[in-house]
Amino acid sequence: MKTALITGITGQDGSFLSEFLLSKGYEVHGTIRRSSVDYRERIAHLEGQPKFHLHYADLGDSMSLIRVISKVRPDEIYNLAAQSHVQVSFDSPEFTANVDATGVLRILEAVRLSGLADTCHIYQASTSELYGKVEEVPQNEDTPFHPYSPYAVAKLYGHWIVKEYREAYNMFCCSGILFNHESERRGETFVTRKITLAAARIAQGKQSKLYLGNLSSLRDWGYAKDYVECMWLMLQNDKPEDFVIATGIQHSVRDFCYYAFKHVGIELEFVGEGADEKGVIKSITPQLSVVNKQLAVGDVLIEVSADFFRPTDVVNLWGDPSKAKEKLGWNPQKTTFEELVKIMVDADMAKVAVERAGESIRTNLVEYLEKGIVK
Ligand code: NAP
Ligand code: G4F
Repeated sequence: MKTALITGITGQDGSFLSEFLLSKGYEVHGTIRRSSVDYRERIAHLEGQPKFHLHYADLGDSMSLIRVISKVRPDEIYNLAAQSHVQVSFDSPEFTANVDATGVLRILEAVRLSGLADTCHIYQASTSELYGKVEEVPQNEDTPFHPYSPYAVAKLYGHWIVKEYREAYNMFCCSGILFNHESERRGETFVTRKITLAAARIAQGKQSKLYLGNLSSLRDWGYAKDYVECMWLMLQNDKPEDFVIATGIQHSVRDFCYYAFKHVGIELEFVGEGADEKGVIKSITPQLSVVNKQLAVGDVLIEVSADFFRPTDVVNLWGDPSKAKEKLGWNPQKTTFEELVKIMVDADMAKVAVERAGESIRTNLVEYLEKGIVK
């Protein structure tokens, strides 16, 4: 039976990876951070299971990492912890560097100091953001890096220090160069989730407009649940190697909006250009018209806001997953783009419906209390 340690276990990928490893019989340990509000929604359903354990540690704190690694003595470490938001990295570049760059070094050194350098397999969460201002499309393992944000520059350090420790100390450490992967558990400020939540709220009358940045930005979006399997496959490989993990299919932010709104019953058309571009209702399904009578053809639902522009933006990410397909036997098309959008929109439609039901119960309760119907 193997023991794994996951940093960033409360995140999108950490939660899916935990489920995956538990299903394989692993003893799963994860690091969490102290905060004034315990927000562990994504792993709440796993807490209390006998093979699931949590420890306090922070990637900015070497001692906490040495303590947890030497105590758990994992066979595998998945370093998923990061300040993972590209736009936020422009506002907090030093913090991002401390966690996403030096934090990786701290993990590697903690493994050496714990005497695990010869046995522990380490996965580092690298990113397609390393390709940044891209020098070729699609991008593969040999494409030159050109990081284009403080986040990507920090992640490039993490990527290279892993390679260095692999070569200098013969450690089994490798990086997955993962392209964007999304899910119903994606943070709400990443563009896909922002869109699916807005589509659900607009359909149910809880929001009137969605403001976005660059609608023409292109991404290779996959399903996070499929991608965590590849992290595991990389650590079961005969030798430590880096892999591009992507679907091989590219879409724009505008496309994502089109499919998400279409799924709730709204067909959009985009008019205008650049900062003046707008997403307008072209048609509404009869079913949605019954549920939400406020919506009408011609309504503007999407506008561009400069607040979401980045000082430098990565606009053309498109991965070539051939190596992972051939060497790891991984299927990059397990969940299609349309299925991914559907999974996310369905989850957000349910979430908004539950919120509305809660509001309605609260309103009724207040009314009943005021009228003395309930005491
Ligand atoms: P996420 O949802 O933002 O989760 C990030 C995790 O890191 C959270 O558990 C967070 O803990 C933790 N964390 C942040 N700062 C930390 C610190 N100083 N010490 C310890 N833990 C810290 O990210 P994700 O989407 O799951 O991504 C997982 C990893 O893959 C990240 O490294 C990300 O950069 C990388 N990546 C993601 C994608 C993608 O498309 N999702 C693509 C390529 C690479 P809290 O909950 O306490 O904040
Ligand atoms: O959803 P995003 O914020 O993801 P981004 O920047 O690609 O980063 C994510 O994927 C990386 C892998 O390539 C990870 F390493 C990273 O940790 C993170 O998970 O933005 C996607 C695109 C960008 O070009 C952005 O400019 O969408 C564009 N966009 C347009 N409007 C927007 C918005 N992004 C956000 N977050 N919010 C908007 O309103």
